[in-house]
Amino acid sequence: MKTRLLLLLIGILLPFQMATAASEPEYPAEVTFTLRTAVAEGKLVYIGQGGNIDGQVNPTLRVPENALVQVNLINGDGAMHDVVADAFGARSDRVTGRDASTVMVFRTGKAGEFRYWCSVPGHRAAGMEGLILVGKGAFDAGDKAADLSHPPTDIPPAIGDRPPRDVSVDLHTTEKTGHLADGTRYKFWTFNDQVPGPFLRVRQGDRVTVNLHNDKTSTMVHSVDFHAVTGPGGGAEVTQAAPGKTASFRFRALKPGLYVYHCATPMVAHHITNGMYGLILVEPAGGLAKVDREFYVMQGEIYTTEAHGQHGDLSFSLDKLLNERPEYYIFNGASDALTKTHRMEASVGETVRIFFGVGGPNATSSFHVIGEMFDRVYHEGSLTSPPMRDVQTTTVAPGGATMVEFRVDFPGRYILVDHALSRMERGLVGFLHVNGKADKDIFEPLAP
Ligand SMILES: [Cu+2]
Repeated sequence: MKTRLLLLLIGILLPFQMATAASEPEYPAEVTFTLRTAVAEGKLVYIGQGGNIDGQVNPTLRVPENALVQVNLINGDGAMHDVVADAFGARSDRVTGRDASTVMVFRTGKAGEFRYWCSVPGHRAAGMEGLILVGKGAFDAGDKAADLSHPPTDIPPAIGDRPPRDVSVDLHTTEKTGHLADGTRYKFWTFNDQVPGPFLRVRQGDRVTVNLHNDKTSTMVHSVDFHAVTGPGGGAEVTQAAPGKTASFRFRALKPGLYVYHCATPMVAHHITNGMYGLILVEPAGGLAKVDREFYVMQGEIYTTEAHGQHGDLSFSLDKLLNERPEYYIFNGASDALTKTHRMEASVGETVRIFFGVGGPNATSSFHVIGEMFDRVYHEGSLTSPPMRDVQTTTVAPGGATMVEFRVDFPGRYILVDHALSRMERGLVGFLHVNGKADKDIFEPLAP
């Protein structure tokens, strides 16, 4: 009996001691962070104070294995807050009142990714959440992922008033790992290395030659279906190109309008969700009215096995695709494409035109710009029907597009959203920065 107890003890203690000896700590065994609560960009957040997290919003706390971690919490905004990390059974007191402070202490175990957040009802959803990465350099590879997001200002010049002619379009399909959101990478499938693919611009009556080249490094067959094409599969029947192969066809652009194009190789929804969509504008005879600014924005969904917000290399989930349960919603290929990577800008008095399309593959968008009304909406991308005027929110179907125009009259940051606003929490947001002089007659904050 005694021997068995001794053996049991050795069995428990020995691996523990060996593990301690094998992993020489490269960090101090005790780590302290200070977080200050704040309101930033309309959200509740923690802001790092001091050290290598100074000034960062909801900083990622990188800590070694088996370390003692202390998190000081300072109340910076006066509302009630706390900080908890359920994975470690750790929780601070709740603090109310500006500059009140408290502490959360816990010991880390094995390497992994965990979360901290505020447990006051609603605060986590309002933005008070961050990561605790345990182990050296955990998952930081995602930070260096390639940027595949399409700049919203990358649009060919207007066709204007010219007769129809022959034009050609070259599409090159690729499969590339790129940045999806902070600290995450995803294997996209693209037209011309960008999501969405290039904005194509032709005139009604043009004869368009399409050359689709599938990169030799591809693992899949790819193709293209233009909604602007009258013909079998919109071109998809004759463009199924194996890796390294090129397929071509020619079509007459019969109908003006703003049209989606996408890969149409089975399973089509899989090729679309991975990034294979774009817009082609067929300008009517005489061209479009002149505007000061044009932007190209497309909405898509990403279905990952990992929950939204988890860092690292994310993998595609067929199950979630078939159940239409995306983890990410994106404008122009990444969660931060239109808020951090690219800047959309206009000046007071200018007219803005947005070519907006939904790649999808599944979600209908309720496209809206917070703080603006659309002066004109060319609903369903129809350029031959009279536009709707003075519209707040417009519905855009998957595989559909719309053209909206509005004059910007007041400076500030206007926010592009799908007004199904839960999707904003999953990455669907863009900024339009308007510069210029404020006209008090239009908008004026009043002193309390
Ligand atoms: Cu494809």
